[in-house]
Amino acid sequence: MPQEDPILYSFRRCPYAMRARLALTASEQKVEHREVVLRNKPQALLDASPKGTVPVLVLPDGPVLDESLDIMLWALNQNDPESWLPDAQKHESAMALIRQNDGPFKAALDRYKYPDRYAAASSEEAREQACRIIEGLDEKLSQHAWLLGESAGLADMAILPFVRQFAHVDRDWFYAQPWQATISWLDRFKASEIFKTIMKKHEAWTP
Ligand SMILES: N[C@@H](CCC(=O)N[C@@H](CS)C(=O)NCC(=O)O)C(=O)O
Repeated sequence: MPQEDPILYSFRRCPYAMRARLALTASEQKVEHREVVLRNKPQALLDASPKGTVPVLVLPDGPVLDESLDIMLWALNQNDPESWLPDAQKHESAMALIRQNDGPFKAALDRYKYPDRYAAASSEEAREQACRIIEGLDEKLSQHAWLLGESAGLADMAILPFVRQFAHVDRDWFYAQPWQATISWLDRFKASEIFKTIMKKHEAWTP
């Protein structure tokens, strides 16, 4: 009997789900894609992972991965034809960049993108905080095409969906900033085949 594919619960525009889909696609891993409506999560998703976030990957032999970075690492450890996994020398730098993204950058992004949910006047301040982080990325990207070298890797793919979201809050403002290297990095990502592949639309899954 053929082995079933892992099940991926996903939401198209979620940056965490995007990074998982990027790694799954790069690793040529087939999945059964189940598009989730976040306001109406399927019971099967909550049964697999009660915390109710996407992405979630349910492996055929039982284990459930419900953190996007774990899904990326699982996929790339199966198959990494583009050599996205950092070598031992770059591992800590990649993880530190991802921690910075998932912590302070994501917190600032949320306060900038959804000011109504937070105290007044915090949006401008949040954008400033995010800017400081982008400046750090831009410094690296001014030295090489991708964050940690001349080819794309785990850190780029884990972070780009969030920078894209930040850029899209106010595109005119973002593209007017003196971040040529970052803008070129983001534009290269948005023009890539893999980005187009992972952004294909799926009907909402119904059991
Ligand atoms: N730490 C989680 C975060 C995932 C996450 O927060 N996803 C959001 C969507 S972008 C979500 O599912 N939120 C729950 C909701 O909106 O109900 C991961 O890396 O997978």
